[in-house]
Amino acid sequence: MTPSQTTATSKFLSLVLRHQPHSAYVTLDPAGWVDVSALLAGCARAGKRLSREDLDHIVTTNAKKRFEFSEDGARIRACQGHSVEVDLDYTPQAPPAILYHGTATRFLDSIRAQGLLKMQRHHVHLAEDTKMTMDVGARHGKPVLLTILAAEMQAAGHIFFRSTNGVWLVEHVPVTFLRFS
Ligand code: HQG
Repeated sequence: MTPSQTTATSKFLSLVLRHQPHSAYVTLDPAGWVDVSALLAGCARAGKRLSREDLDHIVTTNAKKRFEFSEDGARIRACQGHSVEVDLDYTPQAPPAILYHGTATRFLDSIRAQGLLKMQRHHVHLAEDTKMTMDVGARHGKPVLLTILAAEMQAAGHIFFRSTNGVWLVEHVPVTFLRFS
């Protein structure tokens, strides 16, 4: 696969495994898993033929490690980012003192009023470092970085999860725990 084919196929897999499983004629189990053989057959039926080796390549080289195989390698799922109903069964974890969220300046008034909301996703997504957060914000407009007082939030009873690929997930960030830099 060329790099551009790999990216295009990875985007299609995100669509299938997070948002529209029917695009590849598959269904996800309650924890978001699908049999690799069913996925490959469904992708071929949808006109996006790929081999098991192609899939392995995408899973291991994906910059954000968006996908994971089950221990036996027979099933695959997206680690986070779903809009379809799934229970990823992550265990609550203590977050670091500070987490970050990249957003766009046009959302700031609304965020100051409501805090961070999960919108179409299952959770608000937070990052441990600022590396990717400006890129995430730039997808929506002029990027801006928000700081979250995560340890204080947890002490106040908010539950944090950490996805397999290192994204911190939380239901809502009330404005009192946000710092607008
Ligand atoms: C904003 C990428 C108005 C929020 C990234 C964001 C991430 C509000 C947008 C993952 C708001 C939702 C998720 C409020 C939040 N008023 N706007 N009260 N509260 N927002 O795409 O965090 O490439 O659902 O700031 O790395 O941008 O998909 O979330 O701008 O981890 O693997 O509403 O997507 O990962 O946008 O991105 P999104 P996100 P992947």
